[in-house]
Amino acid sequence: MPVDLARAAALRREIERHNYAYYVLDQPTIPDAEYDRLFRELQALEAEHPELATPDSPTRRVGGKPLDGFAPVRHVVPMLSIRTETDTEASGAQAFDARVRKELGLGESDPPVDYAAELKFDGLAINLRYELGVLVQAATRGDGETGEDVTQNIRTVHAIPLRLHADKPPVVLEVRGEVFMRRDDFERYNAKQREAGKPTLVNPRNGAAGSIRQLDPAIAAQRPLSFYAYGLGEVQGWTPPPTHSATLDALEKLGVPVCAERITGRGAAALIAFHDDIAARRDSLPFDIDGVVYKVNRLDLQRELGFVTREPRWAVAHKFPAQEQLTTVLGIDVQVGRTGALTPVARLAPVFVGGVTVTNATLHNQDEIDRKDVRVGDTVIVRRAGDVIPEVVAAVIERRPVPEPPRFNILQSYPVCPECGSHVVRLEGEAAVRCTGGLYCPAQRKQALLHFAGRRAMDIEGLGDKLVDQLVERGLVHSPADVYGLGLDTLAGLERMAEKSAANLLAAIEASKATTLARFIFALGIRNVGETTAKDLARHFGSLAALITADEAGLLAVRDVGPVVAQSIRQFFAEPHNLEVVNKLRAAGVHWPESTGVQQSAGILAGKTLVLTGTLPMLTREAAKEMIEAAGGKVAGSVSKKTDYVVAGEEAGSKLTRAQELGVTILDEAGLLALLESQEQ
Ligand code: 5U1
Repeated sequence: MPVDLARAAALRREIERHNYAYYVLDQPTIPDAEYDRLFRELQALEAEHPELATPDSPTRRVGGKPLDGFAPVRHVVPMLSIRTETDTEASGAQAFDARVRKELGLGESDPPVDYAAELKFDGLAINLRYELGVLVQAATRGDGETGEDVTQNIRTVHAIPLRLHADKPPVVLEVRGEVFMRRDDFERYNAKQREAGKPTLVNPRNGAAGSIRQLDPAIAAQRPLSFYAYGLGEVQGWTPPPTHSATLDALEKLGVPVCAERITGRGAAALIAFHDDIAARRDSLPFDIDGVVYKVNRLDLQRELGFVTREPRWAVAHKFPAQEQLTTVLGIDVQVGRTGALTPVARLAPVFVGGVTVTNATLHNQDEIDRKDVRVGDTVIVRRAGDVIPEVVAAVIERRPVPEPPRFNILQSYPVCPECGSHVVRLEGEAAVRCTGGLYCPAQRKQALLHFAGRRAMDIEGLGDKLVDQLVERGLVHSPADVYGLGLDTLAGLERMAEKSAANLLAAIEASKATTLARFIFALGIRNVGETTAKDLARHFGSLAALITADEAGLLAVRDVGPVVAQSIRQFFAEPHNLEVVNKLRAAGVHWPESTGVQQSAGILAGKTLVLTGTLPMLTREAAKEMIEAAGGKVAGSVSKKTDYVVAGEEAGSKLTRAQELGVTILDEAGLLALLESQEQ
C-alpha cells in the first residue's frame, strides 16, 4: 500500500475512534488540539491526493456543498409509524398487553409476554444505510414509503458512525433511529447565536429537524446533534439476534449509539414500572422525550403479530402529556416582584400543556419580548416542563393577525407601577423595568421591611421574616414608618409572641431610632446602594437633605458612584411616595447626627472635571485620581466641553487630540502637582 494511502487510512481510523469516544461514550481520549492536528493532517493528505478521500472519511463531516433540494429515497422496507396511546395511567400498558396476548392466542394460564421498553425521542426519524459497513445513505421517513436523501447533513452528526465497527460487516444494514438535540447543546448553541446577534432555535426538536432539512450542510455541521438507534430496516448478509433488545445490543457493538435508558421485562407490570420511572425522571433527562415505547421483545413473535395498516401490532408508544402547545395571547400584564421588578406575563387562551391547564406564561423581561417579538393577538408556542413556570417559547409569525398588532413595550404600557402608582424606570444595563416606590409599594413591602430592619441597616433585633409576614399580611404595617407606631398589645397579639418578646421587640424598635445617616441611607433599600456606598454618601453629603437634593453631577462626585448608582438614587428620591415614608420616619423620631459633609470643602479643584490620559511618569492612575478627588475634583472618562483640565502623560492618544480641538487646558504631571500644591500653601 502506498505510504499516503496507508497513512490516510490510519488517520481515518484513529479520528473516528476519538469521535466515538467523545460523542458516543462521552469519554474524550485526547485533547482537542491533538484531535485538530490529526484532522488537519488528514485534510491536507486528501487535498493533495483527492483519490484518497473515501465516503467514510471524517473530513466529510464538516459539510459539503449546498444542495438544490433533497433527492427522493424509496425505502426498501417501509418505515412504519407507531400506534400511540396518550392516557396517563397504567391502562395504556395493560391494553397493549391484552391485545398482544389475544393476537398470540395466549390464555390466562400462559406465561407473561417478554417486552422491551425504551424512550420515545423527540426528534426526527432517520434511516441509515450501511453497505459493507460504510454509511452510504441517510434518509428521512417521509411518508414511510419514500423519504428524502439527507446523507450530507447526517454525515455531520458526529455520533453517527461513518463505518461500522466490524471486521466482517453485513452486506446491507439499515439502522433506524432518531436524530435529536440534547438540551445542553441546544442552550449552548442558542447562547452562542444570541451573543453573535444571530437567530436562535425555537426548541431542541425544531433544532434537530431543521438542521437535517438544511440544504447547506455547512450550516447543519454547526448544529450539535445526537442520534439513538431503535430498530432495523433492510438487512442482507447478517442475522440479527432473536430479540429486539439483543439487536440493540448488537448495534451498540457495531458502534451505533443506543440509549441506555431501556429495559426488558415480563408482562404489563414491567412496562408500567418503566413508564412511571421515566415519567418521574422526564425533566432530568438530558434530552426531550415525548413518551415511552413498548415492544414485544421476541422478533419471531413480532413477525407473527405483523401490522395493521402502517402500524405494527407488536409495538405501542405511550405518550406523556405534551410540554409544548399552541395558544393565543389575549393580553400582556405585568407582575411586580419583591424587588420591584415588573415581569411581563402573557395572558393566554387556556391550553392543556405539561399536564395542566395554563392561562398565563412568563415573558421574563422587555429584552425577551423584543427577541421573541411576542404581541397581543399572536399565536404562540407555550412550554411547561415539570414544575417550571410556563413560558412563551416563540410567536408563530405566520399566524399573526392582520393588521399587525403593535409591539409591546412595558414602559409605554405601564408608566406607573400597577401595584402602587409609583413611577417605573429601566436602569442602564439592567434587563428589568422596576417600580421606584421601594418603601411604599405593597409588592415590595416584605422585602423592604426585612431589609430596613436588618442588622447592617436599622438593626431591629427580633423583626425577622415570620414576624414581617404577619405584620404585612394582617395589614398592620404598610411601610417601614408604620413599625414605629406599633404598640405592645398589637405585638403581643401576634402568633408566637409572648408579652416578654413583644416588649423586647418594642425596645429594639425604640433603640433603632437613634442611628447614623449611613445606616439610614442603607436601610432605605435604594437599588444599587449597598452598605459601602451608603457610608460614602453619608460622609460626602453629611445630611439627608443634601443627598435628596443632590443633582447628578453632585452624586457623581462621590467616590465609587457611577452613572447607574446616581440614577438609582435620583429616581428613588424623585418618587413622592418614598419621600412621604422618609418624612414619616423622621416624624416618628428616627434621628442621627448630621454634619456638613465634605462636599462643601472647597478644594482647589472643587467643581472641576479632569480627564487623565496616557502614562504619567510617577503617579499611577489611581493615585492621581485620589489626589484630584481629595482636592474636590472629579475624574471623568472622556473629554467634552465641560472638561476643565486634561492631564496628559506619555502616549496620550485621542483624548489629548480632542482636548486640543476643544481648547481644554492641558497639564502634564508636573502641572497637576503644581496645581495641587498651590492649594496646600
Ligand atoms: N424508541 C423508539 N422510538 N420509536 C419510534 N422505538 C420506535 N419504534 C418506532 C418508532 C416510530 O417504530 C417501530 C415500532 C416501527
